Amino acid sequence: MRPTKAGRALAVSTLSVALAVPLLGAAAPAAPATDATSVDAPYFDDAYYADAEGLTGEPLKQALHEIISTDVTTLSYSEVWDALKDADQDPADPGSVILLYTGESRSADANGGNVGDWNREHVWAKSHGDFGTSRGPGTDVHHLRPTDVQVNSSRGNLDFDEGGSEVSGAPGNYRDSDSFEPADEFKGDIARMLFYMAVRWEGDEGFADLELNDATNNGSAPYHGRLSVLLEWHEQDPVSAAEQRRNDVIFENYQHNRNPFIDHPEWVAEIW
Ligand SMILES: [Ca+2]
Ligand SMILES: [Ca+2]
Repeated sequence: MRPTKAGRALAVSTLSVALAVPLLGAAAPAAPATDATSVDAPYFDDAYYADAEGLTGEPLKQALHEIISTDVTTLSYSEVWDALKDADQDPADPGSVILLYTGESRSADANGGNVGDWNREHVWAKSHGDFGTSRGPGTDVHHLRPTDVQVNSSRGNLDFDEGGSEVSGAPGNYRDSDSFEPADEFKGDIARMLFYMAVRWEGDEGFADLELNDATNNGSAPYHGRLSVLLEWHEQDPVSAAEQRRNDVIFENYQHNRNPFIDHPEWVAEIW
């Protein structure tokens, strides 16, 4: 059963109030002892996932697909810049963003295509399903991250796996001819972004059905690997406060959908 429109509206309005709390908190130091302002308390209501309750396997995947594909706002590729400046803002320096793979904090204004800039990394390589950068998977902020231009180029469209030589300018990241291994602190983030993409994009809305497999060299097929390694990375590198925060920001301010595998990490094993 789908929640009623009123139910959804109530959930969203509750979220709006919750998100307002940190702003009010600055002017109200005598806030209650509950950690309502903590970034590691995700601001979502279980009503959002009501239709997935009690499901497992393919029915769970289908229910989550419906939930995260309903009432979604798609962004233009140029709108993605501002969304990333918000979702990946450095909590210690609001004028900067945290870069994927290196963890470096870099000026939010240094976005572009030149050496020293950051750009929009498609964690699900956009050639895998050939979805480009029109509104859709190519502009879905749940798998887009600010990344150093040269490191982005090193990753290219490689599948993810372990091994290789360390990437220049990105300590702890490795690559070889058919795969890229991100630094440990990003391994789980990448796995969860790819899990989201496989569920969000099911062959509708004019795009390919994106799915995970255990291969490398997927090329332009709508697959991404390697699933067995991503499942290990999901366990090794659990959900962080930064992932929860960006999930909230994307939900509240931009796309109005969530990454279920950040909210419910246990669902990964229920599906794969
Ligand atoms: Ca992580
Ligand atoms: Ca899919």
